[in-house]
Amino acid sequence: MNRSRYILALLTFVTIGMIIGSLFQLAFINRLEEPSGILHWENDNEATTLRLGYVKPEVLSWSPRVVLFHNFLSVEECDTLKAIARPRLQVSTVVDTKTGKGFKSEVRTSSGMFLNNDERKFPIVQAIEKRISVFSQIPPENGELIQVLRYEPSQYYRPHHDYFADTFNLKRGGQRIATMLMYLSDNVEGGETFFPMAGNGECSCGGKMVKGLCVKPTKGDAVLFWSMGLNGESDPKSIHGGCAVLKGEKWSATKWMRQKTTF
Ligand code: PD2
Ligand code: ZN
Repeated sequence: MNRSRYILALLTFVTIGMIIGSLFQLAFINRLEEPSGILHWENDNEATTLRLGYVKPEVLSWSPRVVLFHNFLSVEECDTLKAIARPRLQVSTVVDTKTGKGFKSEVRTSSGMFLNNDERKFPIVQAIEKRISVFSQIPPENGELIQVLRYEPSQYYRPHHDYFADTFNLKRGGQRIATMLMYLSDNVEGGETFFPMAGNGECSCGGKMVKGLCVKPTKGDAVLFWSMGLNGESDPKSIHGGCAVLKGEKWSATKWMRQKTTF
C-alpha cells in the first residue's frame, strides 16, 4: 500500500513538473515568434534612435541611385530643425567653380542656414546624424553640417549636381558622394525634388509636366541619392533640382556626405 502511494506521488510530481516545463517552453517559443517585432525593441535605445519599425525604405531608381525613406524623421525632429533655423535664415548661395566661394544666384532662390558644431551635439541632432549614417552606410564624420532650407511660393532650386566641379572644395573631405534630403513641412503644393535622368515616365514639377522622377515633399520623409557611382566616378545622372513651390512653405534639410572625414 505504502509503495503504491509512493509511486502515485512520484508520478504526480513528475506530471506536474512536465506541465510546468511545457508551459515555460511555450512561453519562450511565443516570445521568439512574436509577430510584431517592434515589441522586442521597446526598451532598445538604439532601435529608438534609428526609428526601427517606422522608417520604410523604397527604392525609386537604381541609376541614378535614389532611395526614399518614409517616416525618416519624427514630427518633433522636423519642428526642432525648423525652430533652430528660422532666426538665422539668409538668402541661399551657390558655389563659384573658380574660387569655391558662395555667391547669390538665380539658380537657387531659397533661404537657408547651417547648423553649427554646438547644435550638432544636441541629442536630437545626434540621433538624426546617427540615423543618416546607418541608413546611408556612410560614417557620421564624413558628413557636412546639416543645412536647413526654406522655400516660399515661387522659390526653386534649378537642376544641378551636388558633387563639386572645383578643386577648392575637395581639399577637406574629398568629393561629395551622397545626399540625404529631409522634408520638414507638410501641405506644400509643388516643391517636388526632381530627377530629370531617373525613371522613364512623366511627373508634375512645380505644376508643370516634365520627364523624369519627382519626389513629393512629405513631412518626415527623406530622399537619399548618390552623386558617385560604385566605380568611384561622379554620376552625371544624379542631376536634380527643387521644383517651384506653388502654395505653402517648403522646409528641407540637407546632409551632404563626403569620401573622407570632414573634421
Ligand atoms: O531643398 C531641396 O529641395 C533641394 C533640392 C535639390 C536641395 C538640394 N538640391 C540641395 O541642397 O542640394
Ligand atoms: Zn542638390
